[in-house]
Amino acid sequence: MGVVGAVLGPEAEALVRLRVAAGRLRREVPADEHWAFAYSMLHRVSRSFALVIQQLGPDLRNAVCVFYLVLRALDTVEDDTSIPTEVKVPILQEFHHHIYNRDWHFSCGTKDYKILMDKFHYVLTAFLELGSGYQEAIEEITRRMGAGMAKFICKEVETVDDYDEYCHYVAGLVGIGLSRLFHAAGLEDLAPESLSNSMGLFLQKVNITRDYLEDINEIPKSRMFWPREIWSKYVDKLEDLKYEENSVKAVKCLNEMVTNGLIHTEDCLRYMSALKDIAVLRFCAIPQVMALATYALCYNNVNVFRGVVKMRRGLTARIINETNSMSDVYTAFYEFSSLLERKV
Ligand code: D9A
Repeated sequence: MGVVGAVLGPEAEALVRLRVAAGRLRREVPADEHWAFAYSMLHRVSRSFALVIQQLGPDLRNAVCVFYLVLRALDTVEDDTSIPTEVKVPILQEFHHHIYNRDWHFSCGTKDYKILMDKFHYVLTAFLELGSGYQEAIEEITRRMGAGMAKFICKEVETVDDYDEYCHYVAGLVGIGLSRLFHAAGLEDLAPESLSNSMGLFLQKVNITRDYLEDINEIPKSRMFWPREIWSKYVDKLEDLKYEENSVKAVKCLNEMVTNGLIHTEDCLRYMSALKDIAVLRFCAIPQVMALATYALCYNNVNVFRGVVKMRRGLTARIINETNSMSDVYTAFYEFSSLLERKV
């Protein structure tokens, strides 16, 4: 432990180390304008994730950066409630063609996402510089995801099967696409789609569970991703879970959501244990460990219905610094599973 750690504790030390790493990266701006835009955009929209991407080798890192931004753009179209359905659906379905057209452009979204959409030609310029193996993987995933999102524009998440299907489109396909990028980079064997899918489902189900209140309070229209098959056992309307008089039912429902998500952890461990490249392992494992830690924090926690339940930044920093091998992953999974078990 360094001086900071000795004086202020391990979380403060981890935060300082991360701050230093982030500052170093921000000063290393790529020479080309489009790559500079891509990496600065990545930093703006996903603080900690941007740091982990940066540790991949240059080739794979560029492909993942572009993949991430293309997916974010697709998300921005899906999320923008001011776009009429008849305009939105064809954009989602055709998106995989648009990425080959440097002049394609569609303004929507707000804040950082509006900037991403307005300057999307930079992302497309970067995409067109990638190797064809990377381009084809990104194209195929964009095609399948756009079609899936279009399908769910007019369809609600009713059953647990719908829930898995929706999460497959928006997250499982990301896992499948990344596995193809790792393979195209010559770093990994091609993982089975079912295991790659589980990597995404686990992360996405944690987001959906944790973000209940934010999604239900969305203006102009609340967004509902919790499957009716689960919440209808406890309340008549999903929004009823946020009212104080339903606290007991709400927490029971929440616990069922967490239990449903935990199904995927075994596949996730199997996926990660097959990885050979240490940078790829870290890149995959850090979000997984954070997701399990978030589930442990949310379980039996009524605050999910009162505000945002967030991990301490220091704990996040420790996970980033201390996840360096498969053995670290097992240790972390064991630790957070034990915490969960105590709460059960
Ligand atoms: C990921 Cl290219 C995501 N999603 C994440 C981040 O991790 C996955 C979006 C685009 C890409 C990758 C991810 C990372 C490594 C391996 C993966 C993988 O599969 C093999 O995806 C499955 O959340 C978004 C989806 C879940 C929809 C896929 C991690 C991330 N973390 C946020 C923190 C947070 O709370 O959202 O983005 C961040 O660092 O800001």
